[in-house]
Amino acid sequence: MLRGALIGCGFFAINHLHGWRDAKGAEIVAICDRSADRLKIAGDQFGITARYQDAAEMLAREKLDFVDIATTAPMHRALAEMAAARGLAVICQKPFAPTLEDAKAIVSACEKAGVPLMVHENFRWQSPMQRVKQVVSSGEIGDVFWGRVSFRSAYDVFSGQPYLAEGDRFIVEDLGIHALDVARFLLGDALNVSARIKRVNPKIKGEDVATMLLDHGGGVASVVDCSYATRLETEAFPETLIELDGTKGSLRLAQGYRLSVTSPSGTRHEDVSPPLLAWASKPWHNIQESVALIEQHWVDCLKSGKEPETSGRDNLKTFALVEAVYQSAKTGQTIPLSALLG
Ligand code: NAD
Ligand code: 89V
Repeated sequence: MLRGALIGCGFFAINHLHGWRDAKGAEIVAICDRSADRLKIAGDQFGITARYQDAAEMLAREKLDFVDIATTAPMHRALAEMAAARGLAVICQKPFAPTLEDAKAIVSACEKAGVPLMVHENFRWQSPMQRVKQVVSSGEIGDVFWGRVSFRSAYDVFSGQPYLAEGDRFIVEDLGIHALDVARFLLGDALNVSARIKRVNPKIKGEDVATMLLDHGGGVASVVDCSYATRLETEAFPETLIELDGTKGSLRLAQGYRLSVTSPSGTRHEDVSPPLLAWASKPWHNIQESVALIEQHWVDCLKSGKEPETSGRDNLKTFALVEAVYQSAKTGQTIPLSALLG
């Protein structure tokens, strides 16, 4: 059984702990949070007695195989480097780091230490996304030449995550990052991006609307758009909607987890609703299931020696897209990813 420690027991970490309890082959044996209150809530709920307010002390005392970092981004680099220096495998929540420079430094620290590193980029693990990928890979709609990944909502995300209202950057860094990763997952890496961003909600500091155009090479393009300023007839949070056009047909993942696939043999419909896990609650169940799935993927990769799909090195390509989006929105220019990834 792999032994893990969780650092950061806040809003989202409760989902991590549920996922770890379901995971086969790993368990969380120690938890850490600066806040005694958060530590008590998580420890009592999950029956974990090894509790620390200082991560260095926890890593020095506990016998561990990996750490799961679920703090907000400003602490990711220091904590990941601390774990790598002890030879521990590292999972780091998204966004990977506050800057691309920090994200690259985490990748380099883990590579130098020879420890696996995965970014907890979970949206591609949502079962509707996995089903879309299966359909694309089957060839049913032919070669995909155009796509749209869309997340539009007016959900009050700030009630659970108040820090999201306070940063200079908001939707691209926090939510768009997931949609950009899904675009890479379905259409391949992006070569260039151009974008426009806007703040509609006057009560927050960063942008809450973004429209991004990705060039995936060979004439393949996608539009990735996200908004927390969109009031719809039926609130869609937290569904990511997908449109893909291929040389033989098309695919639409519409609100309500309704998938339609059009191919030369006609149009068929599938209900791709994610399961409601015993510990999950709507509307978050889609995201909660993906937490359990990515954690199991991590365990399977650690055991088999395989690189996780969203390894640190892979996630640099998603993270660089975020940086490129902000650069493009600021300058009005198209930004080549090669300029950021080197
Ligand atoms: P949060 O502020 O509720 O929780 C973070 C916790 O980390 C706090 O309890 C804080 O006390 C603790 N912490 C901070 N620095 C620490 C340190 N050095 N040592 C020990 N504890 C420390 O934040 P959250 O909403 O849970 O978000 C955490 C991360 O998860 C963010 O990066 C966020 O973007 C990400 N997140 C991801 C998803 C997803 O679907 N992948 C969803 C929500 C949040
Ligand atoms: O991913 C996140 O950090 C969350 C949410 C899924 C709501 O966007 O903010």
